[in-house]
Amino acid sequence: HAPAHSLLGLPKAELHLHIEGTFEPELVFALAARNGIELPYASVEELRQSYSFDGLVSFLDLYYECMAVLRTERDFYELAMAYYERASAQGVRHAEIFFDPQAHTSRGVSIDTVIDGLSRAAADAHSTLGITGGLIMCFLRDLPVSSAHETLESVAHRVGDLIGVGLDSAEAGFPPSLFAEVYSRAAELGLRLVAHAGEEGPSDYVWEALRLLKVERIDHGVRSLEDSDLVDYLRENRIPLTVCPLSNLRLGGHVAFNALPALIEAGLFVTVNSDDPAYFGGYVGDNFTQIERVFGLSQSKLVELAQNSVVASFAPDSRKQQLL
Ligand code: ES4
Ligand code: ZN
Repeated sequence: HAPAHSLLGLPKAELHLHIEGTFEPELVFALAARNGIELPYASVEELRQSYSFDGLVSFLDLYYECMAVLRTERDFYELAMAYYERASAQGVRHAEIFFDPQAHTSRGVSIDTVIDGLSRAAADAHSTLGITGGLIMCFLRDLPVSSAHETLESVAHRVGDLIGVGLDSAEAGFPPSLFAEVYSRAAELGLRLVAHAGEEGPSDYVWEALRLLKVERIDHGVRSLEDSDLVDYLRENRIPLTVCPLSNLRLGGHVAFNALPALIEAGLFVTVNSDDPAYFGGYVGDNFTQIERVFGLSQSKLVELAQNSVVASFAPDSRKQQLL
């Protein structure tokens, strides 16, 4: 049984990471102070103590509250650099990071401020840490579809700064089908396509994401296990699932957490990711450490999961070869 620290050394790609979900309480307080914003928490400790959730929506309330202190290009840059440094220490060599522009533009922060700060961090992470990757712009599915269309058109002139688009936020009641036209336009702009589906929403949403949005990967997808035809389809078509074990544990409890070994057992193309590491108790290496400890996965299975993340990434083949 190899020691846990060797898991951190495995080269990994992070494919499911919300940059706003890497906002550690210390940095929330520091940026609030710099921007002259008063937080409804007395201290870093008090904020951290509120990190106990009874589902996705209760988490999202806090997630949106904290990110509201992000205002300037420098704020987004510092948020992302802090992530890249932690991720690098846990073996992340390639990171395709999600961001939620509508959660910032709705507060009066321009989308260029957000993309400028995040892109500058990605460029610096490449030159100083050797991390490759880029940005996946997510639409908030619980906002009107018209807002997603407007958001996409507002970046049409700089799609070169993005890898692709995703779909996130509160899932139940907001099916992928609503966003079929938005996704077809994103594809026309040359963007890669992913979507959260089957996290809290039903397995039908996974089918919709595949058939109507034409996504290349499913983010989460743990509820796919409820439909054996879907499980067969995912296996036969080698559709990657970006599973986030600690997120599932914190938001869905042990039933959701136990999906991971079941998905692996079913022969699916599983990757392990951290989702919102500041909120869910760990970065991607911590997710590997926990699943090794709790599920007793073999070293060869853990190596395979890390390699899956590289294969399922949107990195060029030459980069994948370097990391495998
Ligand atoms: C998210 Cl865990 C999760 N699910 C859906 N949307 C999200 N945004 C940030 N974290
Ligand atoms: Zn997510």
